[in-house]
Amino acid sequence: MDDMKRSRSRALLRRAKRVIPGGVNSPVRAYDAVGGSPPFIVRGRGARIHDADGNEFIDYVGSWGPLILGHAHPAVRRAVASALRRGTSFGAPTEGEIELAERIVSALPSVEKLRLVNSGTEAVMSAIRLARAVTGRRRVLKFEGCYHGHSDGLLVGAGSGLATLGIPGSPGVPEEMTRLTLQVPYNDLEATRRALRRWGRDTACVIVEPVAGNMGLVEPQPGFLEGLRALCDESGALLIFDEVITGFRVGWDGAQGYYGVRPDLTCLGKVVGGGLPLAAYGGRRVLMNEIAPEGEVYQAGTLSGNPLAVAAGLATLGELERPGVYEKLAALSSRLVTGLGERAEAAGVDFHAWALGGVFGFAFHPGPVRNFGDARRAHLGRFRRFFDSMLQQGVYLAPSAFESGFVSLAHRRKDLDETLDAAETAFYRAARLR
Ligand code: KE4
Repeated sequence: MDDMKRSRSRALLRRAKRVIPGGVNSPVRAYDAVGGSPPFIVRGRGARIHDADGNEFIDYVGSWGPLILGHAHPAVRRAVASALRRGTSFGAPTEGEIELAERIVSALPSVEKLRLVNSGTEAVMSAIRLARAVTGRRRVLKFEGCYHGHSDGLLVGAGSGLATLGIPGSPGVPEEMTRLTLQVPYNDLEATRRALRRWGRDTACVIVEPVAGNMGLVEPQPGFLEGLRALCDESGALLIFDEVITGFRVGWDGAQGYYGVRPDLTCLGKVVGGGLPLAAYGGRRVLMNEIAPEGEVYQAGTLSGNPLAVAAGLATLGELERPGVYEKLAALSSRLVTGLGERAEAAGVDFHAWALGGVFGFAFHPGPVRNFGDARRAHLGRFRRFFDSMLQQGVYLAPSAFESGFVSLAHRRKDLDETLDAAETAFYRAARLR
């Protein structure tokens, strides 16, 4: 990143650090995992963003997933502008919230009723509270390498291979808050079975990213999701799919539709809010009826169902309902990962890339990453070299090996061609690192 003009972003970061921790409002944006300092973005249009120094980038972060239509899409701009003329927030029910809920319910057969909230963290936190309430049980089982937002009970360190009692993964989280969180390796049905055999009677839910997007992109092994369904049916725990990344990203009916496994509760975010703060959790009516005020499980939010966010969400889903959208996204991501793989092979580096619908991931790892252990064994130094070279050449990737990449309907062949040309150089730079 040393050649690129970066002075204004560097100055902005120094100023930001005086008043915001790390100068950022979410840690991964600080570029600590890749070194250097983050470009401060001033605008986006379609597949491209521009930073404070006038650099232009082809964007594969898409605000970490929401911008499946690309930046500043006309339909979203029109919808938000129209809503804005009527006001920004009422803290009262509006028809738009019904429309969005009806659209989501129509897309996801497992969701009969849902509640709109403001973030994926809130959606997951609320779904877990509901699961504990309806089962009368306390424990939560999650998978190493899966991230479900920053609520206390889910900030557990990466456990060992066996089912481990959660150990706090962050200062400020008392071990009492994580003691009830079990953690086993992703894709490991046997470890899940052992954990439920031991703690199942007190396990309220099993929560999983049906496609894991927070350790690179990790595919569920054949039978894994079906196995979780069966184990939950056996033990009486609820199965929660955290589809904050995959919802409306891998297909209209999410990962649950793609893999044909029905969770009891689903968490959504990112795409469903079209780039504004909106998320949701939902599931069978009999469960959701337990949520206040209909039931007694309390969950609330000042800006929940905010009209501007609902307008952005509705406009986004409206575009995604058009025929051929997901085939186009899949064709883009497939061409990208195939092209990356070819160039990595030419440069002689161990590399594996995978895509599903509009999300892709890659690792400097000799084969598919199956769990967090594999992800940590990938060559992180080569990732950093590759990332830096791509950024310097105008390609904006997630600044961490433990994230995913996102294409949008605004990405064109020209963008992919430029990306793959840049990758050719970037792989050779990465290859120089043993
Ligand atoms: P938010 O609270 O950040 O809206 O959503 C939390 C969340 C829940 N579930 C999954 C599967 C998620 O991936 C996330 C958040 N994703 C991260 C990046 N992978 C957001 C980026 C960030 O933390 O800045």
